[in-house]
Amino acid sequence: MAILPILTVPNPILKEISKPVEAVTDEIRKLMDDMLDTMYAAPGIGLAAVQVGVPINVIVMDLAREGEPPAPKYFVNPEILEIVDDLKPYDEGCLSVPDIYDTVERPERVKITYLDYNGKSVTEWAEGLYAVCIQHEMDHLKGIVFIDYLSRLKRARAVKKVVKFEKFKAAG
Ligand code: K1U
Ligand code: ZN
Repeated sequence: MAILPILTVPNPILKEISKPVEAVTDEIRKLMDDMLDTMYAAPGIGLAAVQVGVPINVIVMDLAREGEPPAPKYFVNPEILEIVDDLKPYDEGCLSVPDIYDTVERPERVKITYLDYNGKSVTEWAEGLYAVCIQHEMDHLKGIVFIDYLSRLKRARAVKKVVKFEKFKAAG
């Protein structure tokens, strides 16, 4: 298990379109294990492989609340099959845009299909925070970061703040 560096905006890799995975191999499982460790360490509730510099269709997530046992979820080649059009606002954050939170409106329910940790096909409805998080993570697979939904001014301010913060961190 390893904690991987998380890419932050404006790293161009975050704009890449992730590629489908051919099979859920031990190598993919190792990546998912490392991504989960990285997500827990951050801490966060979701992570897409492209955020650790690997542009393939892999996501990990854990929506367990404090005090609840861990509930890791693994998504390989996720697809949205149906969308319930009612939009719901949520104050989103992103580990690639640290310390910036803003409201994004997304469909409140989505039906998804994906391969799990063992390569088994799963189809289910996601709602609430699960729906928000899976749509946010699937956006990463398309090269979209949540600040892309904000005004140009807010986006520019967010990127500037992250660049400044990352320079400050690098200076030690
Ligand atoms: O970078 C990411 O994609 C992860 C992101 C997921 C997400 C959060 C909120 C709405 C949509 C998607 C995060 O995990 S940001 C950090 C965060 O939300 C959090 C951190 C610690 C405890 C609880 C939440
Ligand atoms: Zn994100």
